[in-house]
Amino acid sequence: MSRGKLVLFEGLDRTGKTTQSDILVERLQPDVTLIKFPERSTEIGALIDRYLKDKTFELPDQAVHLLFSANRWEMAERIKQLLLQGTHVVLDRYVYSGIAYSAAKHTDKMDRSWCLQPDRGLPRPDLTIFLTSDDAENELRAGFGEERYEKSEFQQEVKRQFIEVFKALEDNSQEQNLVQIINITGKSVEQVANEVWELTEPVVRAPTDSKNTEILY
Ligand code: 2DT
Ligand code: MG
Repeated sequence: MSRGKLVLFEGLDRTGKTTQSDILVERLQPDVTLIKFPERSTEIGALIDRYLKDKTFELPDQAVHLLFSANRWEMAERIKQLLLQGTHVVLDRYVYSGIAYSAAKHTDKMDRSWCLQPDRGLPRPDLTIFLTSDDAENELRAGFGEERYEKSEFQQEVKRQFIEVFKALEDNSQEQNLVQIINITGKSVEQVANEVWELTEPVVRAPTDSKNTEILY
């Protein structure tokens, strides 16, 4: 039996990551599990949830960064087990959100390379799909502004950080097509879902490459 594939959706808030993850999970049934980060149901996840919802709950930005990473490490063994038993795992956010949101806070003392360090050794996605948009239309979606980070200037800086992360990843990687960018501007949910499937289907069908299983940047 070949191992399952790890497929990651990354992007700014309200670009449809959750909708697209749900659609992809339906298409990959029955051997598939969805994991969303932050995983708010764990002990560390509960602290993160409180930090995101309660803007009076202050923590040093470095500590917050390490909590998000620790939350991934809490789930790492489960992700590996699922993949080894032949189950595909779809992730809604992961290490690249960790880098982009933290580096957007402090481009100097918490630069992208500082941010990556605690995630080194986590399972590496077989495919990362970055959902982006040209404009601020995502702000208009319901609920925007309720949680920490949901501010348009901050989102612009996060977007800049994501673009830099993926550029570096493309330059450093020996393999092609690990990261795919979908611009959702003007597209329907179905159109984006079809593009996602065109990118994902060959990856899930491909034979498993046992090398290079740890996170890259
Ligand atoms: P959701 O709105 O998707 O629940 O995310 N975030 C997320 C970080 O700052 N670092 C991370 O490592 C991860 C995974 C992005 C809640 C917010 O958490 C941010 C938005
Ligand atoms: Mg959000």
